[in-house]
Amino acid sequence: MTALRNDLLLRALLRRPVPRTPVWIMRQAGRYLPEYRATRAGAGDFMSLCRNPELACEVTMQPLRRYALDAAILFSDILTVPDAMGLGLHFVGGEGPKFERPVQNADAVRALRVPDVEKTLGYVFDAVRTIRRELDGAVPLIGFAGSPFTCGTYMVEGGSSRGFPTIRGLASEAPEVLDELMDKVAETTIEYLNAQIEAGAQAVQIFDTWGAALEPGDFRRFSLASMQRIVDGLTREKDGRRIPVVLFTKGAGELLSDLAETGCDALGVDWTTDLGTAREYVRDKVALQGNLDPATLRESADAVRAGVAETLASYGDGPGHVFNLGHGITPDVDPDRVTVLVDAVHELSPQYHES
Ligand code: 1CP
Repeated sequence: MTALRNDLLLRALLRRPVPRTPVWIMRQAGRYLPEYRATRAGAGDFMSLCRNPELACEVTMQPLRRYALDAAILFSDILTVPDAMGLGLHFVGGEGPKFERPVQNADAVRALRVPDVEKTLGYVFDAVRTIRRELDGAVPLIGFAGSPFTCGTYMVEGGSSRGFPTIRGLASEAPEVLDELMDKVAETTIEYLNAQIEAGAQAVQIFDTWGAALEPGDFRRFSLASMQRIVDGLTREKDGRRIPVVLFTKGAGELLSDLAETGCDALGVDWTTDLGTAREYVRDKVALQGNLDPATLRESADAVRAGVAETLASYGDGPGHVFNLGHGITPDVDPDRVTVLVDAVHELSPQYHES
């Protein structure tokens, strides 16, 4: 395998010294890019894009051709795991994901099986191998999965939801049923991420978009505990290199201090917590990734530069920062604003690192 020419991301995630802060963007491949919309239109729909390794590779590479990013992220979705568990995923135009067979009671949870990931998700591992070949050592490839609780909200509610009434009902009325669901999704996710690592993912991120919707006690029992199981079950070294693990709980706030105890290498932070405050919560135990408000990218180029400067200053001096947005980039963003962001990180971050 070709040597990695830019390993800034991997070094920063392990809090090792870097000459500047590395940068990538959550949802960097996606609807704000006209070339993505064209490829998706050619593929027919979103899942056809995910299931075709050549096309998944193409859209993974698109943002890297435009911007000086320090990482690629596998093009796929967190909902491929529940799909592989037999729930029947489809995307309804404009309405988001829908499951044909949601899991809404104890019998349905009991009937769930941990699938053979090679058989059901082989297309993802093929995409990882195809992307690694295409990257040819330019930057590292990040693999990912959803947290069991975040996947669980879609599995139980049957799609996107406001307020998550069914899964929160399970949490209070039948917590042991929800424990069992979390266990099965965690088990599947361990196999899934380890197979991504085996295929060539050089870091992995767990997206816990909805965990912080739970009260703190329930967050710890359902979301944190199941992510802990995953962290414990992952392959942490491959070909002599550590595989960094990033946990991103949106809206974690002071729960960051609990997340830092899981043995992960880094935590994603959204824009509602200053990086300086987040750093106090985690006391330099883990690296931090974030956290410019994605809405800033809808403002002027000057506002984007100012936002980058503020984010870098908020983290302050020293290693252990990966620049990112506090959540995914939105479809309405002008792609030129991303150039401004990436250039500003390159220009303004060296002062925070010893050369
Ligand atoms: O083209 C389209 O219309 C589909 C839009 C789209 C895209 C580009 C979806 C549907 N998923 C994706 C890709 C995707 N999703 C990636 C690819 C890599 C990259 O970052 O470039 C990743 C990491 C995800 C992760 C994901 N999917 C999350 C967690 C992160 C987050 O943004 O909070 C979640 C919650 C999903 C579910 C999902 N996938 C797609 C939709 C519309 C939704 C529902 C979102 C919701 O309920 O609000």
